[in-house]
This record gives sequence, C-alpha cells and structure tokens, in this order.
Amino acid sequence: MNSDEFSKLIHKELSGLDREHIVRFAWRCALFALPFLGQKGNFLFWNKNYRLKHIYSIFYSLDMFYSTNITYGDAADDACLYGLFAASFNDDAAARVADATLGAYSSLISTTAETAADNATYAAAHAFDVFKGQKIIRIDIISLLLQSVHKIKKNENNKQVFSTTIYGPIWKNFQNALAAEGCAYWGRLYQKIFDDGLVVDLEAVETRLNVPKEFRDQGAATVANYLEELEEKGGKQLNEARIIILGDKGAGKTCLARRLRDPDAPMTLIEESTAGVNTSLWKLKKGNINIRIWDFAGHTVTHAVHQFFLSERCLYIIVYDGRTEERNRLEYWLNHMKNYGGDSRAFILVNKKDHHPVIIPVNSLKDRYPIEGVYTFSIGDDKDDLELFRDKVAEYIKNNPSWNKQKIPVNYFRVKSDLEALFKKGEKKCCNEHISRNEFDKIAEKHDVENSEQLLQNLHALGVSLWYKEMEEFNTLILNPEWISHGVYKIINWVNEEKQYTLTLSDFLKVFKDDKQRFPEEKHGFLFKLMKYCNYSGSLTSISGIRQCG
Ligand SMILES: Nc1nc2c(ncn2[C@@H]2O[C@H](COP(=O)(O)OP(=O)(O)O)[C@@H](O)[C@H]2O)c(=O)[nH]1
Ligand SMILES: [Mg+2]
Repeated sequence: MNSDEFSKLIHKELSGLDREHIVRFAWRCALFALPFLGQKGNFLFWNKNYRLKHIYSIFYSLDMFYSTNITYGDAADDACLYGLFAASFNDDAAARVADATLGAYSSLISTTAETAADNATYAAAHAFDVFKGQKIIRIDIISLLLQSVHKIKKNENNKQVFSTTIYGPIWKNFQNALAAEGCAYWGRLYQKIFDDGLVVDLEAVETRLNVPKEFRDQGAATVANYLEELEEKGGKQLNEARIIILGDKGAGKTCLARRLRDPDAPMTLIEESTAGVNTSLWKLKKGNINIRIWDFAGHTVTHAVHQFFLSERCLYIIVYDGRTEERNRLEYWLNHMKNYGGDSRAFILVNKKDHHPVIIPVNSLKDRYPIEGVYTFSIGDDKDDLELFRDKVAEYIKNNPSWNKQKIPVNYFRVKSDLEALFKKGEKKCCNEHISRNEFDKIAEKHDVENSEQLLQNLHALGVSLWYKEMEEFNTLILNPEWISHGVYKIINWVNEEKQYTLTLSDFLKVFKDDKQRFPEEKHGFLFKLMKYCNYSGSLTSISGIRQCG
C-alpha cells in the first residue's frame, strides 16, 4: 500500500468520529513518528542556535493536546512549529516528524470534525512515510495505526499496548540524541508514556505546560532542568506577578502606583518626580498574590533603560493624561510595550483630571494592540471607579495561568527568599542593593542548587535579581533595579546639565561625587558598560536635549 492509498483508508476510518476522538488519534500519529527525530543519534541537522528550541516545540505541542486550557491559534506556538518545519528540511526523517506533529497540531486547533479528520489524515500519512522511509526495522505501521483508530473508536480502554523495542536501534538513538543535548529528562518521559500504553498523567502535563514562559523560551534543556528540580526538590507556588506602568510625565503613574496599593494614599505633589523607576509591592489578599509594581519615569531619558527591565509576562498599565492633545503618545507607549513585552497585555487608563471630554479610538486600538480594557476616570477624585479598576486588575492577574498556576522548585524559592531578605527596602543599614557572584554562589550552595549559572538566569527571568551575562566581569548581581535606573538617571542628568557630548569613565567621579556611598568608584565600570550596552554613549548628542523625568 502506498501513502495515498493509506491516507484514503485512514480518512474513511475517521469519518463519522467526533472531533475529540480524531484529535486523540492525531496525537498518537505524531507520537509514533517522534523517535525517528533522533534516528541518527543526534539532532545536528538543526543549527545549534535553534536546536533546543525546535526540540522543545515538538514536546510542547505534544503536551498541548492534554491541556485543559488550550489557547487556540496561539500565534507564538504556531510560529514555533513552522520554524521547526522549515528547519527540518535538512533531514528527511525530521521533516516528516515535524509534518506529523504539525498535522496533529492542526487537527487539535480545528473547530470541526471534518477539518480535524483532514489534518489527522495528514499526520497519519507522514507517520506512515517515516516508518516506510527507513530500512533498519520492519514494523507493520499500517496495522499499528489502524489498531489505534479502532481502539479510540471503541473508547473502551484507551491504552494501546505497545513496546518501544519495535523501534529497534532507533529508540536507543533517539534517547542518546536527547541525552547529548541535556534532554535525558524528555527521553525518560517519553519512555514512560510509551510504556504506559500512550496514556499521559494529566497533572504532570499541566505542570509542564505551566513552566514560566521565560524558561520555555530557552528551549528543551532549560525546561528539563527546571522540571527535574521541581520533581526532586518539590514545588512551591510562585504567586508573583508584575505590573509595569508606562506613560508620559505628569500623566498620573505614580499616583496610580500608590493608589493601587492603597486607595486612600496621598496624591503626589507637582514637584515630586520619579527618577528612573520605583518598585513597590501590592499584596493581593484574594489569591494570595504578590504584585510588584514598576513605576517608570515618563521621559526619553529612561527609554533606553527600559530594555533592561521591560519584560514579557507582565501586565502593562498605560496611563494617559486625558487633557493632552497628543493622541499619538498613546500609540507610542503601546508600541513600546509591544517591542519588549512579548505577549503581555495592557490596561489603558485615561486619567481624567478635569471634565473635558476625551475621545480615544478604542476599537481601532484594540484591533492593533493587545488591550485588555480601557478605563476613563480621575485617579484623584473618582473613588468608585478606582475601586472597580483595582478589582479588574486584581481579577485579571488572579485568573491568568501565567501567575496563578506557576510552581517553582522549592530550592529556587528559598534562594529567592534569601535574596529578598538581603535587600530589605527601606532598611538602610541592612539593605544590599547588589551582591557579588561569590555571595550568590554561597546562597545557592546552601540550598542545594547544582547549577548556579542557570539559577541566575532563572531569577533574572522572574525579575527577582538581575544578572547580565555580558557584564560578568563586574561580578555584580543586582538586587535592587532602582540602583541601576537611579544611577543611569544621574548620569544622564549630569550630561544634560554640563552640556557634555562625550562621556568617559572618569566623569563618573564627578557625576557621583555626592553619592559615593551608593555609587562607589568600583561600581562605575559596571554602569559605564551598561550604558554603552544600551547605546547611550553612541547617542549622547541625541539625548542632550532631553527633559526632566516625570
Ligand atoms: N486633580 C488631579 N490631579 C492629578 C490626578 N492624577 C494625578 N494628578 C496630579 O498630577 C501630577 C502628576 O502626577 P504623577 O502621578 O506624579 O505623574 P507621573 O509623572 O505620571 O508619575 C501630580 O501633581 C498629581 O497630584 C487627578 O486625577 N486629578
Ligand atoms: Mg512618576
């Protein structure tokens, strides 16, 4: 039987089945094909830079089949799969595995049984081809797949008794290929899924899918490492979210930051202004979530610094002064968020300081940007609206799986608590704004963390402490992001006031002459390189016209 004849046969078998059953079959097709990805014992057909991401995109999409919370048409994951598809052209077997996975995935996101069946057939045909395409083993793939449909049709016992030994040396090669990429974890996982008759543990799937996006973005090995720590050391609910407030100077950001935490907090005075960024903690009783609020200064000064702090998986609140005529500023901030914020979403607050009517093109903005809601009221005067807004924000965070379902390994959690204790804001005497790598390693060791480099990256991703690989030589782990933003702010202000067009390291002695304790000479190099890194020094002329921060 050739591939076309086989497709016709399968398609006929699938007709009349409901969508759910078809999808389950499609998943099995992708799974049958999976081991062939590593049939040569390596994944060298993929460029090293993307290899772990591609491997992960297969595992991630296979897990999505059993999620209780599938986001249909998740653009990012689609892109990931297509990337995988394209990349695998260098290897015939890999291309077919990718095709089978892609077919199965398309079946999953199909809304009708008919399209699900078309896509599942496509997956089956590629599974068929990959078996036929190799010469090492002889398996009757036709009866294997037909048996699978019949099992699913009967719905009696979901298990499909099946042994990985039928893959012969291919299974071993697949395992070796994974191990060579630091992914032995995934090898063990799929061994178990096959041994269990292609039945998965639903709770474990949810855990895998809820690994924070920052880790998932780094690919299969990072996720494997993370999941292993979770299994070995146990998990703890992270319950931590971030809000980033953006907007022009004077829009009302700092007032909002205060009143989110406490609706009766005093408004800011005209002369108060935020230097760089201020962070504060809003403890949400409902759901027991800690929300870190990052209140950024509004002006150009800080924009280049944003790249160090803005991140994905945050809730953005853009405060817009309803009285200004500059509508394009709203889009400016929305674009800023789009550039740095991944798939984060925004609340827009039009702060109506007086009673002028404000019209913004809500629908057209919603078409182009990920906007969760638009609210118009006065932070200062409209108590009820403020209450409602706080509820909406709290509700959004509470119900968002990226915050309410995330477990982190218990030892990560302990390191995080230790770092937070070292930096206790407001307690000047014991407040460490940064520590050395050595001090960090000691803490990591105390909590039994094996790979401290990995943990540094993880904590950075979670926004707990900032570690820049490019700045390794300075041996500085930042516990207080305000330390960076205030430092940069001071430098820029100095440049501005002195009308300097070039900046050298020795200038920093002058910049920080009144603040030697906080910014001692040995830390100047760090800030200097940081500014170079975000292209400040290269654009001094263009930043010399900036105004004060808001
Ligand atoms: N009357 C009135 N003043 C406000 C309101 N919101 C903010 N302000 C004032 O506007 C100024 C700038 O607010 P602030 O929160 O510091 O703006 P930021 O620069 O965006 O952080 C302060 O003097 C606030 O008291 C409001 O709703 N009504
Ligand atoms: Mg402010």
